[in-house]
Amino acid sequence: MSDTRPLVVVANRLPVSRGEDGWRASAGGLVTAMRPVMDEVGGAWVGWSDDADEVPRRVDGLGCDLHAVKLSRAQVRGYYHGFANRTLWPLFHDLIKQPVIDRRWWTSYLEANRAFADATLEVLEDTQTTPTLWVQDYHLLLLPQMLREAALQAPIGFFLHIPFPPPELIARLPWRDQLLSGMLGADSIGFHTARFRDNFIRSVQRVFNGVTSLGDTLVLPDGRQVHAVAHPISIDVDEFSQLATSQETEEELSALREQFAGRKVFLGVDRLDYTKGIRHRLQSIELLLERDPELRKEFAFVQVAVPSRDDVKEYRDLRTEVETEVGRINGRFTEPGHDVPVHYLYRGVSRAKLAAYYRLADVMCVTPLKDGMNLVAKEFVTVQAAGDEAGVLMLSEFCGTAIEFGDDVVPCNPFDVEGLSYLMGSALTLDEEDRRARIRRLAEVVRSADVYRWVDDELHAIEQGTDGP
Ligand code: ADQ
Repeated sequence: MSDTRPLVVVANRLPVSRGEDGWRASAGGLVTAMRPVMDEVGGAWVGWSDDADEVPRRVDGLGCDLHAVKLSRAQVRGYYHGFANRTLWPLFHDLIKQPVIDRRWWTSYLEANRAFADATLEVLEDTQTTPTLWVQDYHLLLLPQMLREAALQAPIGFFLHIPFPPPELIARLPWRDQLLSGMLGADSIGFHTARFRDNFIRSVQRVFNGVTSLGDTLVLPDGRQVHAVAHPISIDVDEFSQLATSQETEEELSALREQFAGRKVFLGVDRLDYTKGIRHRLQSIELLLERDPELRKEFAFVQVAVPSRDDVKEYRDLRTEVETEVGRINGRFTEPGHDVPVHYLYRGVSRAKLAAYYRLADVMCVTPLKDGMNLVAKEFVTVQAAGDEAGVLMLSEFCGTAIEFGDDVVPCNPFDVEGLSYLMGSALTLDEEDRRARIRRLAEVVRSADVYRWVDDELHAIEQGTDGP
């Protein structure tokens, strides 16, 4: 990337939250990854905030200016809860739920993208050097084109954090032309995997006449070139490796080891989202325990579920379904005088506690029905390897991470509830040294392409209009 060009990131949310002692930087992966780049080149972050009028220009630990986008409550309902989370999210995740098509939400989505464009253009007015613009995710599909129409000199990049579905699904959207044109305003469009990128290229060619493609490059009818690239996102490997053996993690871990002594621990860590396959996973556990009474006393399944989007009906329904399932399994299989088999935590947990759970797990269940990448899987193998553990990773074939991880995981089809229950049983029989070696190899895969590499590849592609270094 250019070493002088500042960077303007535009994302749905600003990377800050307000706590008891004021505003502070949030701990998300994207923020961590951007920090060194922002410290080096400077820049700004544009995002929506509920408290737009109160967001400070700067917070400690973030080397960029903050610019809050203000949206009305009705816009947030239509743009965010509606179009982004009830239309695009289910459609882009292969219709795991039926997308809701509502023209009023579309209008709010247009208005909100326009508000992000206006805020970004204001930032540019105050910037001396032409920056690189980097737009994030499905909330802002229209933004690259809106920015391009402002005739800026700045290179524009876009990255999609969720899957891009096959052309026949995109074709169902009444606003498919506008959404694809919106994305095509970028110079470089990044996806997690080559398959998502190819779905995008085929969708563009299905919807528009006269677009040619050569490798990763699309040539539009007016001759402009757009690069569609595959750059898998990752984690800060050093941060997670250090966390794995920190004193706080060790303390949490010894408490957990005591609590779960003598039991095999299966673990799930997810946002409470219907794409993550939590219900299917619980049903597999129920089958496993039904089949194997001996296992009941020496088994625990811990599901840590972070509350997510509870303003959206499908998510509230999912919570009820998951909690009913957990209650049924515990009701059926808890032995008098023994602990329950399923431990369900509906909350976010601290980094140290998360790392302690990762280290504790004998079998980690990452079984989404569809997932763009899935960082939990990468965090798990990194923390396990740093702690010299020998857990098993069961990994859905429907997440981006599966493409990088190959044969060292136990691959699974999460829709096959019965098959999954047998795989869970057999995961316990793998030889310990084999398991440890697999974890080490998987951690190497993550280390060889960490989140800093992802940022570099993305920025390089945006700057050069080429596919990475
Ligand atoms: P998500 O759907 O949120 O991300 P994921 O990539 O797994 O999924 O990231 C979840 C993050 O939340 C992880 O860093 C994890 O540590 C954290 N987390 C989960 N449960 C937690 C808990 N109970 N307490 C604390 N932290 C918890 C979207 C896409 C993914 C894509 C990412 C990044 O859906 O496919 O990998 O963006 O592009």
